[in-house]
Amino acid sequence: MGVLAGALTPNLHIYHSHIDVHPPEEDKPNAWRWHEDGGRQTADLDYRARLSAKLGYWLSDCDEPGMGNLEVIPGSNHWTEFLPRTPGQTPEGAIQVLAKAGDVTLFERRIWHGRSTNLSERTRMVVFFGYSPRWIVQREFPSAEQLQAAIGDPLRRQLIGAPDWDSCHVGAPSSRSRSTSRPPDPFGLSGWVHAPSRREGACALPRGGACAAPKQAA
Ligand SMILES: O=C(O)CCC(=O)C(=O)O
Repeated sequence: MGVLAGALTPNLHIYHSHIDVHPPEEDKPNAWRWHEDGGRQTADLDYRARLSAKLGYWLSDCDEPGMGNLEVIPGSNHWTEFLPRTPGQTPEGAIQVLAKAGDVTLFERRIWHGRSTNLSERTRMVVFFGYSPRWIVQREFPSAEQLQAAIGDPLRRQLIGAPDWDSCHVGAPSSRSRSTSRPPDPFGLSGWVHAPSRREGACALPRGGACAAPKQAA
């Protein structure tokens, strides 16, 4: 959480999540799965901004190439151009991330990324959570069960976007100075920031913008 809060803002929530299950499959040499996250964000802004980052919790071993690995192009978060579409060709600089069950991976949305074809005999399973500043709308909303489970845990309520969580007021006239000068952080998430902050001119993610973190660091 500290790395995420440093890379984005303590004023964050989960905007999107998905469980990906990929059984063994035929080779698909022309499959083109490369993308950046955020849908139309880059097109609408006409600018590539670091608006979200995604954690992946690996539920199965994916520790050799060709097992449905997360693929990334290190450093592509700094590109100003889109990745040219070249089906059948691996983009220059692309790597397959090797992860063991229990590992956690992190990449920010501008990193061009995708998934390798799963040519192994094992089903690949990962749970992804995408985090963004809370002024970006969530794509899914907490269920009654999730809200109930988060009672008494304000930070969890912030992260899942509980509708009664009311310390944000981003953009509200009465809190303009607070919402523009420093992010609301009533639960001290900024105290978790343990990597150099982007506000100090450095990226909290290692050079290249993606990393695999030991599970206790997530
Ligand atoms: O399945 C993967 O490893 C890649 C996931 C992905 O592309 C995404 O979550 O946007």
